[in-house]
Amino acid sequence: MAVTAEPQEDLGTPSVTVPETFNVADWLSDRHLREGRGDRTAILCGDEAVTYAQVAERSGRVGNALLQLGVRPEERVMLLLLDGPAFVYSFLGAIKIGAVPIPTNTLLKPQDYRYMLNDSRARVAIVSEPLLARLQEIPRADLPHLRELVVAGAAPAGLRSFDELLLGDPRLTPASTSRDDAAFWLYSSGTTGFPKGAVHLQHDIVHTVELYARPILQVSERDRTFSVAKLFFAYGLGNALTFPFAVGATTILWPGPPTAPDVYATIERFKPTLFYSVPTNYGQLLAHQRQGGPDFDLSSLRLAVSAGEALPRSLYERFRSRFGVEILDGIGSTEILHIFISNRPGLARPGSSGQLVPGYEAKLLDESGAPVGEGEIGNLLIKGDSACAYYWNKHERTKDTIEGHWIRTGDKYSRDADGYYWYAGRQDDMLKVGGIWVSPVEIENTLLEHPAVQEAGVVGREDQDRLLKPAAYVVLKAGVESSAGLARELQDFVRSRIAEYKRPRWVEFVAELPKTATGKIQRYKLRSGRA
Ligand code: 3UK
Repeated sequence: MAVTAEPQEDLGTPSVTVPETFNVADWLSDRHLREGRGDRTAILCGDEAVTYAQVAERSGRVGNALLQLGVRPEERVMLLLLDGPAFVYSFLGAIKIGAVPIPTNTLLKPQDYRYMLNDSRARVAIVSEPLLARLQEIPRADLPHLRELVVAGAAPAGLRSFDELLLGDPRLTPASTSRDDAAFWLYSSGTTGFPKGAVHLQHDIVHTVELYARPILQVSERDRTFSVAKLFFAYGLGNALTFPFAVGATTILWPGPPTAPDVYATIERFKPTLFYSVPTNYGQLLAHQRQGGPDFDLSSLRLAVSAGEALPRSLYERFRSRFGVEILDGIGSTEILHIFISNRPGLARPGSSGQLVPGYEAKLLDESGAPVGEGEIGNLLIKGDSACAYYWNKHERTKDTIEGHWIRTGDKYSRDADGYYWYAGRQDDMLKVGGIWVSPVEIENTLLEHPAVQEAGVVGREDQDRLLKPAAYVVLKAGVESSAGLARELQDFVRSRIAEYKRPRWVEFVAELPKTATGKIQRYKLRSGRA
């Protein structure tokens, strides 16, 4: 299964060829055995070190065990897993048998998982023990498609443990999937209602590796990568699994929340060469100082990457002056799988998303569909072979987003004379909070469930690092008095019902909300403070 990626001199863009029969899990794991890299370290996680030979063997065992549980090609396997070796074995093992793993956000609530389990009709779910309660809270009768729940970690009596899956036969010939078969899905949140499952094909990962990771980041087998963005995000999946595994490098996995002390400790202990994070986390790292002694030692890093939301110039500059490390901002999406516009080492323009990654194409169009001029703001469309095929069960949303070879990002950008792209906001009202999608409508609907709330409007507001966080404007029911206590109560109310990171960081009480003649909230007026 030889993948070829050759720069075409005449066009200046690389062309990637993936064989017709292609299994991406074989490419990411067993290939290293055939090419003599079996003894190299693939994973470092706490005190555990795993070689490529062990990854190949254990993902084979998991694949065989899934077959025994009745999983057939194309059937979905939901992963609700913290970062660690079990994630890697499950993701690769499922793909090896032609099944379709769905890594899911570990920060959500039971109702979110119920939706994804039923929308995908996953037959098996593999869940980390600390997250098990979130699935167990869903009445089993509400999950008609789920047959097996497998627990990674200490499985309570009566539930199957992931360790049992690792007793499967290690010998597994990867399914002869086509390069255009579905390989995995990733759910992405929308403005209203439920998340959309973006269906990614066997060849998609190869394009992100050959167009971005190798040429721009120069990833090689000498690298050790550490990603603050978790494996369940498209960003983290590339950073910490598919990029290092494509080249036989080492990934450093940390299962816990990425608090500044833990991120610094992980860097100092494992000495990564490549570090990936999101702007909010860079802000938290910069706000944290060691209590006495020299500053944290980040000298192992040759490069740091930021994505998920725009990196403010000040964070780039403060990080470089404190640690001597350049942060490369780049924009990617779940739909396109990884970064398609990026700054280059040594050529970064802080505040911009950088230049187009060769192998991708970009269009900036006005509302009538005509190209905009230099420096003008337009809607960004991207063409590239890592883009998802469609959204599962969402035909209308698919048609709104994918136009033949082109995919609408929903982002507004301008391009300068040197081809650098400057982020100019969203076409919709979606917010990126700490690099994760948040829908203002979902927060508003949750606030409306509180007995004191008459109306609510939610918009993004900049915090001290100039990063957007949700702010709620609330009209109280007649006779209810506003107070700081009620504001806190509303924040707690939201975080108890929907994912914690969606809570409004500010609650302001207003007499009325700006509305259109048809009664729609005018969020742009709230954003500009013209409420
Ligand atoms: C926004 C950015 C400005 C933008 C992602 C790297 O974030 C990722 O995927 P998502 O599907 O969100 C995509 C949307 O997020 N965005 C991302 N990066 C930037 N805006 N500057 C940036 N650097 O609105 C985009 O449409 O969660 C990031 C790699 C893979 C990814 N999936």
